[in-house]
Amino acid sequence: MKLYFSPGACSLAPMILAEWLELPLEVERVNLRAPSEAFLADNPLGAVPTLVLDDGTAMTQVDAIVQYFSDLKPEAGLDAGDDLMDRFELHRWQALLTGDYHPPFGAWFGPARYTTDHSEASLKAVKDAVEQRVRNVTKQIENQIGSGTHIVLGRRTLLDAAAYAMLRWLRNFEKDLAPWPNIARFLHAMEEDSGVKAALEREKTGA
Ligand SMILES: N[C@@H](CCC(=O)N[C@@H](CS)C(=O)NCC(=O)O)C(=O)O
Repeated sequence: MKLYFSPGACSLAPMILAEWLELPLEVERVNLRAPSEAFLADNPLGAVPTLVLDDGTAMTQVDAIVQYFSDLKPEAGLDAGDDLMDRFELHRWQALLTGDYHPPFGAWFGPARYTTDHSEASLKAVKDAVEQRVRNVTKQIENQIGSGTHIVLGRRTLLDAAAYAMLRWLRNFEKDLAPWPNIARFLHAMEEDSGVKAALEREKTGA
C-alpha cells in the first residue's frame, strides 16, 4: 500500500503508526500547492494523508486511516480495547484533535481560503483570530496530558501519533513551547521514540 504524504503535515500520523506496527508502506511525497492529476484522482480534495491499497482502493481522512492501520494488527494494542469508557475517551480526544484542533491550523497556514478579502490586513486578521482559537484548544490538550506523556489512557495509543503530528505545529507560535510544558514533555518523549524518529526520517528523505 502507498501513502501520499507532505512533510510537516498530519500525514505523519499514519507514517508513525506504520513504524510502530511494522506495516509495509510505500510513501509518495505530494506538492499540496500543485497536486498531480493522479493524486487528485485518489483524493479530489487534494489533501494528505491519502492511502491507496494494493488493489487501488483509495482511503482518506486521518482518523479513518490510523484506525484502519491499528485494526490490521489489533494485537499491538494501539486502540482503546473493549472497555466502553476507554473507547469513549479515545474517540472524544480524537474528535477534538481533528474537529477542533486541526481546522484552525488549516486557516492559519492558508488564510486566503477563509476570507474573500485577500488584502494583507484581512489575511492577518484571519491568522490572529485562529491563533486565539488554537491557544484555547491547546489549553485543553495541555491539561489532558497532565504529568504524563500520552494523550489518553495513560499508555501509547494511535492518538499519540495523531496528536504528535498536529501538536508540533505549535512551534510556529512559540518555539520553546514555554506556555505548554506538558505538551513540550509529550513532544520530547515522542521524539525519543525510535518509530517516530524513523517516520520523521522518511518525511525528510521521501523514501
Ligand atoms: N479532514 C482531513 C484533513 C486533511 C488535511 O487538511 N490535511 C492537510 C495537511 S495537514 C492538507 O492536505 N491540506 C491541503 C489542502 O487542504 O489543500 C483529514 O482528517 O485527513
